[in-house]
Amino acid sequence: MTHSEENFQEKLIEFEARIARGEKIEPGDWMPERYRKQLIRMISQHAHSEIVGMLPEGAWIPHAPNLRRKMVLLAKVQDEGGHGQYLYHAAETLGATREEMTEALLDGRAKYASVFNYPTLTWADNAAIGWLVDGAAIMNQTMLAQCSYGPYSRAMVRICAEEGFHKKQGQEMVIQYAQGTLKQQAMMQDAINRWWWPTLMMFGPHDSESKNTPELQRWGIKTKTNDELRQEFIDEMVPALHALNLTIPDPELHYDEASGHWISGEIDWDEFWRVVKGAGPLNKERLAARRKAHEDGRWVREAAAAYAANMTNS
Ligand code: BYC
Repeated sequence: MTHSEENFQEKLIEFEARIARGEKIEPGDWMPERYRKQLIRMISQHAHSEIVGMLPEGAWIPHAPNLRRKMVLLAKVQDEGGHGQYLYHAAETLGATREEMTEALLDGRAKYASVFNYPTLTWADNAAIGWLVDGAAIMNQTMLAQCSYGPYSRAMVRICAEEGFHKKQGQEMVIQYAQGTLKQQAMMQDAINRWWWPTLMMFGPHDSESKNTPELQRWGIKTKTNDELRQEFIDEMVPALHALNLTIPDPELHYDEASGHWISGEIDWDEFWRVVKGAGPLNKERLAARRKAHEDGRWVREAAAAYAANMTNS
């Protein structure tokens, strides 16, 4: 072993010991390059998901059924924009620039959560997104709030508090529509039918196919696997939806007495990978909307840069 390899091994042992002791790794600290790269990948994808995730619900702001619903939805969509900002900042602490991350999203290289490539066809879709999609996101993010990287973990604590409100406003709507008029009940059931499977896909591929999980677990970024979190979500949501007389669009779904778990049928993984690779129902529209927003905001960035340059010179 060369001297530099020995030096790397020593640093790696100390780094992993810090994680094992539950210490947070902070921006200036030594870290293996793979740790830094994995975090930039995950945090930037997460930030993009929040920003693209504003679009499906944002489309319904002008069509909210009353002022209260409009105020709640406005607040929620604004929160998602704020989450994107915290997360881009967290990724910047690792050396990624905002420009690189934005470019990767806009030219289609970066991933973002597959679920946001599905359309919101009725008002009840906002209810389903709030309870199912935000509910799934919270499960994942409560785990990430414990992660070993300080800035990501702290961003998650704040984000989870806001996601709690998002989930509750969705749950409140689902309960109301499931117990409402026959038309509302049918609209709610239709939304659950369309959002159930895309929500299960949010947790990512099965553990056996999840190439990143072993490294992320080794370094305390993920403390649970994709399948573990998905199972927690199914176990929580199935009885809650059944209690409202809503059905789940999975003929194979059944309760297993021995394990105490609800067992789901198989996810359509071909559909999942199609959506992840850019061929989902609305991938093109989502990216076109982001590109337009970026262009529309160009004058703000230029004015801010000119102001900053002026302040430095004066
Ligand atoms: N969609 O090895 P794996 C929100 C990719 S938004 C697209 O298991 P990992 C909200 C994965 O990136 C919250 N791609 O990966 C906003 C990888 O490809 P690369 C979003 C997916 O990282 C508005 C490949 O598949 N949350 O709350 O171990 C309104 C193999 O996967 C997906 C986050 O972003 C997917 N669903 O696990 C409402 C949380 N799944 O990158 C709500 C942060 C997998 O190697 N991210 N892929 O090319 C994570 O926790 C993890 O990255 C994942 C995937 C669980 C998503």
